[in-house]
Amino acid sequence: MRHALVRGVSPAMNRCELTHCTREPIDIERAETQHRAYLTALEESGCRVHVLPAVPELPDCVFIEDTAVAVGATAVMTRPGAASRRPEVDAVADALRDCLEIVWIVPPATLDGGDVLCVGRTLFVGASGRTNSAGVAQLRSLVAPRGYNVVSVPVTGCLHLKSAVTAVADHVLLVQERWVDGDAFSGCERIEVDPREPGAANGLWIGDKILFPAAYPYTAERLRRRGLRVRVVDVSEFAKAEGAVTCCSLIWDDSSAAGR
Ligand code: CIR
Repeated sequence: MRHALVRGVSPAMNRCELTHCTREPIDIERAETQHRAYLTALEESGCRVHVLPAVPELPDCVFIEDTAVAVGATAVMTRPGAASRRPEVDAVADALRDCLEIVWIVPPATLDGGDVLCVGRTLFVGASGRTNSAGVAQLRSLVAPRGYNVVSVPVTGCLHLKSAVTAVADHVLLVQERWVDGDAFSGCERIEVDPREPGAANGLWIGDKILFPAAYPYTAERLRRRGLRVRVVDVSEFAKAEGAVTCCSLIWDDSSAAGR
């Protein structure tokens, strides 16, 4: 069974962290409607969806991906690079505890889940404004005994590694080469985003399809031409908060957690 943990939209999302985007008003009601449609898309992609309530004091809590990294039967609880987001983590650990073994990133390390891209047994980790070298080192020592290796990848011009590159099929990556050097991902096929859509590298590959933002039809067409199935979701309000489709869920499989 595949599981997705999601968290509701904070009524304070207009006070979210912003790094590369200019602040624009977020319509909270519309964000909630988009969030419900996203949950439906997760369910229809075969996930059992678990919902944590939003916390009004935590503007970015919907972006649950940043709080943990599921690695096989283990959840690595992060220490987000933005101090305002650190109080998000404890409730996520409590929600995961029954399903996954919990381990922690601790100070002075910082790590955002949006910086971790898993391809097979390799975790590519963005050296971004949110994830520091101690975060990369701690992640490496936590996952090495579990059979995973960690490769640090420089990221410039965007928030997270997964703003610049995501997996859209087994060893197939969707890449924005302006923000990350595609040569870092040896052994993977690369599809470049359409040049008219610089922010289009974030897709969520689940099972046989990719959840993909409605804002990027040209890149969606590239994915379809490559023979991949795309399900479009409108995440316009989350994009104003510098989020996209991977960041609104934490996904893990029972099979990888079995036998722990
Ligand atoms: C932040 O800056 O932390 C949030 N406003 C957006 C986080 C998006 N997270 C992600 O893409 N993994």
